[in-house]
Formats: sequence, structure tokens, C-alpha cells
Amino acid sequence: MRAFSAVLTGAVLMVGLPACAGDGASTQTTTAESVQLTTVTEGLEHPWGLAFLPDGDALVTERPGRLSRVNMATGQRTVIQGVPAVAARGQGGMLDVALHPRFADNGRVYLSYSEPGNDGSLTAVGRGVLRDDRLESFEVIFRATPPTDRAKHFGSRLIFDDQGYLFITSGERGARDNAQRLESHHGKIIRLHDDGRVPEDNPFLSRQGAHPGIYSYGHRNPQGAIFHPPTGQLWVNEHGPQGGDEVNIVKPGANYGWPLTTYGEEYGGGYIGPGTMEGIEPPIHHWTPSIAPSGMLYYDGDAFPQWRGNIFVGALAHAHLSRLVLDGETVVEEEKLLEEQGWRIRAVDQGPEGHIYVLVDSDDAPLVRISPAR
Ligand SMILES: [Ca+2]
Repeated sequence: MRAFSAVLTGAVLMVGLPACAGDGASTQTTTAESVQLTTVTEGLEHPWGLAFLPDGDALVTERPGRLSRVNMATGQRTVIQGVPAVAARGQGGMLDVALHPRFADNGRVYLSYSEPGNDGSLTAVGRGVLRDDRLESFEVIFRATPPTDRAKHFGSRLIFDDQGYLFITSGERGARDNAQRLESHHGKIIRLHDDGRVPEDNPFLSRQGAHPGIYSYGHRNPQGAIFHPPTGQLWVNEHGPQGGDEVNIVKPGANYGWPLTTYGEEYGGGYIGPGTMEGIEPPIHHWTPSIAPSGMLYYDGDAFPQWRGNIFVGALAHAHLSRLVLDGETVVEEEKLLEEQGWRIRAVDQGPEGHIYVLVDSDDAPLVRISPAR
């Protein structure tokens, strides 16, 4: 505990957010805010998902296969037992964690991960009951088929809506044509009941050969998801190829275009398709060049009143935290925060007191609290 106190003291930084260089009409500096960055815990190995528990602790996943409870006051971590084995290879491993909307009553914790198998790995989602730092009665409720030995583009963000439906963002696993094929779970948004059953009003139930869990298609590698409170709609972000990272508003049955449309190009250059096309749902925002967007947050806390209603997106390749200012469903301003830190940001979430938390992606990574400078 003493060591953690020292770490905490040494890690408190005062950071004035720098004016950001404009690289497009949508980028401008709007905030002269100063924030305090505090390392809550460190030494995490490629952390991926973050979920706050009702008691103020948080659950954090690490890609090699761990789920831990973090005491947010002391930084002390306790490894949760009873988690499934994962195929920790490439971009795969233990990925997201989410709590059931009625976690306080049922203790249910959901995990997405790459499940090992004879034919490679597949993105699986399962749930267990958290009891005394152990996940009990773990059961798989979804598998994104078919399995593949390509260890990338898992997607895997988990989010519940206010009716208790579970949405799973599923990447195309590096085989782009999968995204347009309704016989594949890859490159899709999936919508299920909390036990994995398919809702009776999913859009492709009557389509011959289509997987009934599919809610939308034509996605590449969606790794961030929020429910936009003013509209109740699901918003996701997804990695484009070279350029063409997107924010999309997810509508049932809609086609989001990959690989028929993209604002990006082949790695190293080369035409893939037009940015928009009849019958394709266009992104409401896109980044070219790519920032490699991962976790996403709709901020509605009290700690940063002028950021209420903004969307935050963690950027991996272009290491920063993107703050998007909205006018309705239009992004009108963007600010790049924490560029000086150079962090690949995997996840971003809002804590109970309205502070913002980010998970950094590296083999020796911190969980960082962003709070107002005092
Ligand atoms: Ca698209």
C-alpha cells in the first residue's frame, strides 16, 4: 500500500491542454481547461475494457487473459478467478467487460474475448456472476462464427441499452468481404437478449441464411460504442483502413458500407471505393488520416460542466483523446486532448464522480483519472 501511495503522489501531473494544430475545418481549440492526470494503477498489460462497480471499484480486463478488480482509491488490484481461457494472439485475448443493467441485483458480468479453437479463434461473449472476487457459473452466450486464424479486427465492445438488450460490435477479422455477408457474424453489430437469445424484432429474422442476431452490417472493426442520451440511439466508431475511421449512428438493418464504401484507401495507397453510395448509411464523422479510434464516451458528468454533451474517443495510432462537440447529430468541433502524453488510448469511461478515466494500451500501462485542476 505504501508503494502505491508513492506512485500516486509521483504521478500527479498538472497539464495545461495545449492549443491543437488545426488540420482541417472541424478541428479547433475550444477549451483552455487545465486538468489533473492521476495514475490510479499501473503495470497493466494491454488493458482493454473498464467497468465501474456500484461500490466504487472498477473491473479492468487485460488482453493476455486477466480480469481484475481495482480499488480506485488505493490502486490495489485483485485478480478475479473463474474467467475463461483466451487466445491471446495478435489483437485477440481478453477484451471488453460490461455489467448487466441490473448488476446490483444479479451480479452478472459480461466478457468479450477471443476463444481458442481448432480452427483459429472466434470472438465469444459470455457471462458469469461476480461473487467474492470470483466469476461463478460462467457461460458463453454468443460466438461470432466462423472461426478464423486471422488474429485481428475482433471489434468486441459490449453495451446494453436501457431496455436491457445487449449489443456486441463484431469486427470483420481481416476478411473484408465478410462485412457484407449476412451469413457471417463478422463486420456486424449484434443485438441479443441478456442471455444470448435473439430478440423477435431483429431486422434479419426472415432473411434466408442470415444470422438472426445481426442488427447492422458493413462494419470494419468497431471498437467504441455509446448510447447517445438525447436520441437513445446507438453510436459506434470503427477503424477504417488507411484513413476513413468513422462514427456511425446504428439503425436496424442498415448497411454501413465496408468494403464497398470508405473515405480511406489501401495501406500504402490504392482505391477501395467511394466515400458514399446509394443505399449505404454514411458516417456522421470520419477521420482521414486515421486516428485509430477505440473506446467512446458520451460525457454527462458534473466535473467538467462545459464538456457535458461532448463525445470522447480514444485514439490508438494517433495517440490522444478526441473531444467531439455536437450540434444535434453533427460534429461541429474537435479538440485533441493529451497529445503530449503520447498514449495509445484503448478505453475511456466516466467515473461515478464525473471524472474521466482512460486505459492506455501498452505492455506496462496505467489507468489514468482526468479531473479538474484545483
Ligand atoms: Ca462506413
